[in-house]
Amino acid sequence: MSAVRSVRLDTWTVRAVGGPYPQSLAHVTVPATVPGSVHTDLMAAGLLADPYLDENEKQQSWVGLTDWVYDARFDWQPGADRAELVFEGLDTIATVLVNGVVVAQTRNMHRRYRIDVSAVVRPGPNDLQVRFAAPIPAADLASVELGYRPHVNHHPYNAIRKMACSFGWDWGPDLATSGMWKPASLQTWSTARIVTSRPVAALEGSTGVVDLVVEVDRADANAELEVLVSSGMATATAIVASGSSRAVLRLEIPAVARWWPAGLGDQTLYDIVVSLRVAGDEIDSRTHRVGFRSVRLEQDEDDFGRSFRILVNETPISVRGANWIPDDAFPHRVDRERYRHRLEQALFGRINLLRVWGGGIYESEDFYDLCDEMGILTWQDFLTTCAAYAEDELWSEFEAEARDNVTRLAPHPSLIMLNGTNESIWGHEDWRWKPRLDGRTWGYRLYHELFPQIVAELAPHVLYTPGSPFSPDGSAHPNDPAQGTVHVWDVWNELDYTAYRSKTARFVSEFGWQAPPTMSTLTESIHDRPLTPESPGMLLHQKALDGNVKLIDGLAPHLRVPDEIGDWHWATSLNQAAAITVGIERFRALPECAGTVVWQLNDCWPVTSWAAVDGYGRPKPLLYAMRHAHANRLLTFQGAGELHLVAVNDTSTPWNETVTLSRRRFDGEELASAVVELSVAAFSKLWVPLDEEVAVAEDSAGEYVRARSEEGTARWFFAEYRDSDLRAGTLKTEMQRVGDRYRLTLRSEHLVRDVCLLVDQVDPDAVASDMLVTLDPGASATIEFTSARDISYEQLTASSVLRSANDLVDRS
Ligand code: BMA
Repeated sequence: MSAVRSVRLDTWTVRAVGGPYPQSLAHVTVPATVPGSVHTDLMAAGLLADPYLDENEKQQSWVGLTDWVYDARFDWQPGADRAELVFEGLDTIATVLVNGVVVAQTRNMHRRYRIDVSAVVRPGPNDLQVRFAAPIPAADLASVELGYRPHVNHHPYNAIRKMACSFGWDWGPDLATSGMWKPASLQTWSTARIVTSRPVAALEGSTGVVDLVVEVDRADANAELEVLVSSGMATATAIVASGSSRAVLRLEIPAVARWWPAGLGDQTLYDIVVSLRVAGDEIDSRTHRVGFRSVRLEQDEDDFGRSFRILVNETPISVRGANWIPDDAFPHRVDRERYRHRLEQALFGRINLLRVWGGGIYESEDFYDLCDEMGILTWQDFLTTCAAYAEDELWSEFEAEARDNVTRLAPHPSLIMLNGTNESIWGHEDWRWKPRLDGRTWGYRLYHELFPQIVAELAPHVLYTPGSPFSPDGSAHPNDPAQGTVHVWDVWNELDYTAYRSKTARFVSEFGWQAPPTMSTLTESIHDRPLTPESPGMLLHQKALDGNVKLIDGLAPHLRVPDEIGDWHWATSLNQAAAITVGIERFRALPECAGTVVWQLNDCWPVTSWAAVDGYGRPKPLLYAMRHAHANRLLTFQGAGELHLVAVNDTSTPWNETVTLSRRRFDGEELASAVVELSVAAFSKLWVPLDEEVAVAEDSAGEYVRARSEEGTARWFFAEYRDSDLRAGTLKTEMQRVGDRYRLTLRSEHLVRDVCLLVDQVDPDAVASDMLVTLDPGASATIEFTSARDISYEQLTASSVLRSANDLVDRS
């Protein structure tokens, strides 16, 4: 009797064996990493240029048209009852051979495979080979075998179970790769092993109850097995009688501390150890880290339609979220530290929920562990997006991947929502699919039958919604603003961002506005001479339909369209921040709206996109705009026509305060003032109408309304930036440096809007403490950062580095 022994298989080679690969690769064998991909292996060998640079992506389509073979060797000695190969991620259409014998054929990147090779291994060295069929032709072939079904973008990503965005997306490169993107290992064991161990943590009063289902595989059908579960504070045991393969246990931990989202309490986590034993000896084990929290979705009929409100521990959560995409087009490169950094950036943006979008991956343990620790709520889409799916033919794959991933992710207390599909229900309704499908299946039963059944069985403590967007009343339009979730995309695609001000919603799970990456990311990845918004590299790194035209059409109403690249970059970056500020503040102010999830937090490569953090991990001004607009207690001016001050209190205590309101000139003169005694209950919003004296301008180009409180300042401008009397050159600055800490003090006698220190232009690693700082006349502010570099005052205050809206507006 021996414990499960696991040996990582991480020494591999890869070679091209079929397809249009270059002559220079014929008979070339390259060292390969597992986890890895052919792209990254070829790059490491100096045989492929970095696809993220310039127009390289365009030259590399052959990689996805090529068949690849990975080879490895492993040692095996008799002794254990079973030998199994475990592949945690095979991307995608793969044939596995041991000593020349086919042992498995796989076709799903999103599930784990365990292959019994006991009958084919031999003592000593064994040959292991994994052959990957070229993904693009495989998807093309599958799409005609399954029958045409609508999808967005160019390749039929919906025909095979491979990450949809690896075929290209409206922010992602078309770099369909192959490889083992998660670890591979050889496991040997005797008697029995744990197949799955599934804890469901719940609260009964103050007692933490963990219901655990443990399933075992047996090499010995008769052995009597014991399962022991322990949390340190409580233990439970169960016998798995001979012939049986399942144990059900309950652990009761008295007086547990709850797990809370960040800002509402601590993130207490409990370790649970599961041990499988035979005659007292441990032969296998698992550990879980669970948290005790309740979650409930309230969808009640009310004056506005039907609510969509998430309650955690019976506390209503005002969701201030962002959508999450794979952080790299080659996801295996995202290690725990990178996840941590990105999630810290999310917290900096005061984000309390991340939605893992359905065109990427079921996120990693690292991602979910860190969200548990940091108190970031998570919502995971099942991996279907913007397409019709051949549900019958792919049913078994969907079922296997859903079971696998729900089992893996459900123990994480941060996971509160599983969602059937991204936009496919909407697409079926609105994107002219019905005539194209001509009666073919499109995925309905996945979203309404398969996925909800699996969630009910394996993760009853996690919410389920069939789609995003989705309306619970079947007869309603899926993107009905009176119920369920909505995606607000017409604002970016067709309208102006001021259109957010007339939108309503119960919960906005997507809305976004584009801007280029930071300047340092842009110039590190694109070397066009001249670099212009339409130079070749820039065009390739803009994937959205008519993206550049929409950027300009969305800019022109607010700021003149600059020709110089630095001004263009700053103006479009500012415009993105301004647009999303208007959107977030509008939706947060709406009494009936319980959540905003901005599209999108991150990028997977350097690209012009809707992201707040660019593809090299640098924050755009948008991240700072989100931080401001996501304040726990927010003052904002709202209302077309009649101006209101709105106070949003997303804290558990009442907000009572005297707020000073004034109408002022840009040179500081106060024209009218008023005082508001604010009293806003916990977790609620208050609309205060304003007197005309304060709310109506005499000279709209040179006046604004200001509301000041202990919690922050809100400002309302009567005119667009471009029509305002904003003056350039009034900023007085002073730089202080102590060691590697820099501090820039700003002062102005005249109003300066949206000061940004674009510090990445003097040190690509430096991060400013704040951006989009507006200085009232006579006021001062400081911006800090650290840098190992020697930066002069002149460099820091150069007109391309220290920017404000004023310098795009003032033409004098
Ligand atoms: C929605 C998303 C993504 C897309 C984004 C921007 O459709 O779900 O598919 O990238 O809008 O267009």
